[in-house]
Amino acid sequence: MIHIFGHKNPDTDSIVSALALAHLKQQQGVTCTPYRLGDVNKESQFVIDRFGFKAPNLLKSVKPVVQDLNYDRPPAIKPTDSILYAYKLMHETKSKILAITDEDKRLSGVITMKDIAMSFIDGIYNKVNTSLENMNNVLEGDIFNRGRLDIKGRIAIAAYYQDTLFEGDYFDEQTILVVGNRYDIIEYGLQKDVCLLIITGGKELSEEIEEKIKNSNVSVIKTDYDTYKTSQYILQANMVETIMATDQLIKFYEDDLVDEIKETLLNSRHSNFPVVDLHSRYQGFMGRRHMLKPNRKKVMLVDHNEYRQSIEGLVEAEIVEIIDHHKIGDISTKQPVTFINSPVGSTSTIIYHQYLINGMEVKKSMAGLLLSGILSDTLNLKSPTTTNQDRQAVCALNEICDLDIEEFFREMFKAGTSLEGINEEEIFYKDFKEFGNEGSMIGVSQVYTLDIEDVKKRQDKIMDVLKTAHQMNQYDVTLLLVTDVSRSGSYLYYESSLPGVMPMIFDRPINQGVFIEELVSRKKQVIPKVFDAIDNHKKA
Ligand SMILES: [Mn+2]
Repeated sequence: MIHIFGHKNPDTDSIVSALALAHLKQQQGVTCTPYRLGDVNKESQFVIDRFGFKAPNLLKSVKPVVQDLNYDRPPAIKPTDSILYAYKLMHETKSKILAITDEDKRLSGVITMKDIAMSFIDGIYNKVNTSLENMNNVLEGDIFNRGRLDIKGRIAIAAYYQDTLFEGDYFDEQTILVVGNRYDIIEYGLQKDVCLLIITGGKELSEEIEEKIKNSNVSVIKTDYDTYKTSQYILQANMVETIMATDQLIKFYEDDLVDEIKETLLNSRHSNFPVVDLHSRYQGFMGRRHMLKPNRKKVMLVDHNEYRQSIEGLVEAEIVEIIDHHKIGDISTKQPVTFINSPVGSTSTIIYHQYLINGMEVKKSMAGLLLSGILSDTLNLKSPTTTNQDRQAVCALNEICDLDIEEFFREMFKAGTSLEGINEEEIFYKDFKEFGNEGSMIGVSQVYTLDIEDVKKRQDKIMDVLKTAHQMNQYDVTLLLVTDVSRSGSYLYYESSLPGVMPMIFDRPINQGVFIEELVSRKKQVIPKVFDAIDNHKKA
């Protein structure tokens, strides 16, 4: 299973790219699922709804979890199964421990080879608690008469002389009576309504005694085993629930992080631990040895290639493919991977080309989705990042989905930029990204709006959020671009720890909220300039 996702704070290009690439790969027979690393923004939601898709699921981490371990999966047994059955199954499956589960497959307890051994050494020797079937199976016998089906009681072996037995009045309905072909004792057992009669030695019985047995309510098993062997085996018929461990079971859930359970595993004197799913259903057993080589989660990154923009635990995952249109970041891989990076306006453009290269048909809804990704990232092909490839892709895709592009973009943009019901913190972090370069760190937020007056009214509160972000993360420079698409420029808010850097970036004095014409692309018009200015500042 491959996890496909775009960057944190996903924008429409990231969501679209993950959905579209997953669809393409699935068509090629790759098992994969698209994910998102954060909330679906209003614009993406509009696009998803418009073209009839479902938002990908949220993914929080790709660190190895218990599910990624190749743990053992011996079959489970029922609480009512016999100890002998458990023993044989352990032998067959070369397992030293078995899980006991209820009818919903939930874990009830565990039983180990040691528990079995101890039950015969430490256990109560003459108590039986099992079913007629279990007892019959263990003794490889025949059920000659079916009376009680729950076999509970004490074992009595009729070794005494009959008068001694009668006088002692030993038998009652809780007696498991083991006897050979001694008719007097058998008859006495029937009279006393014992729980179970086990007739050993495999001898023929007289018609008369058989008749008496058939007319009674006493369960009777005939076995070829002699009395000695029968008494050896009888306790192995007990149900496993009579000896299973249920208290203070240490169990792990499939989604427990391997990092987090390490301690418990290393400090416990047990060597095998049951694994259950979220509904407490038994899955298998894991031990220390399974931790050595977890399966790395396989991932494909779209629309980003930097660790800090990506998911938690990415270093512990296996990157198998990257498709992006941003500058090459800090991600490194252990094996060669497919890395498609192209300086075009959107990742959606590159993925559209992947459909073409692979000879895959782009259906109408998918065309709409990809088109939205391109229009969103290139601001309707007006951003300076726009290339001919983006324009051509939009033309070709619109051949398929036949939209009024101007009208559609306006609708999408309006849905996406509405700041109604969003607080200042949400505005600032709506599309916030961190960038690093040679030890410098900057944070840049970009907000698009058609309602600049609303932003200006909330300017002070937004600045508070910006300052907090700046201080908490110790960025060199923190910026907020409020991009007014109708005027094709951005209002700039900032905090800088490097005096003199801001004017250096834009070649002019910079006041909070200054409008800079033609400034619409964070990636192309801001990030490189900021790093250049920081470089110059450091050299100076
Ligand atoms: Mn993008």
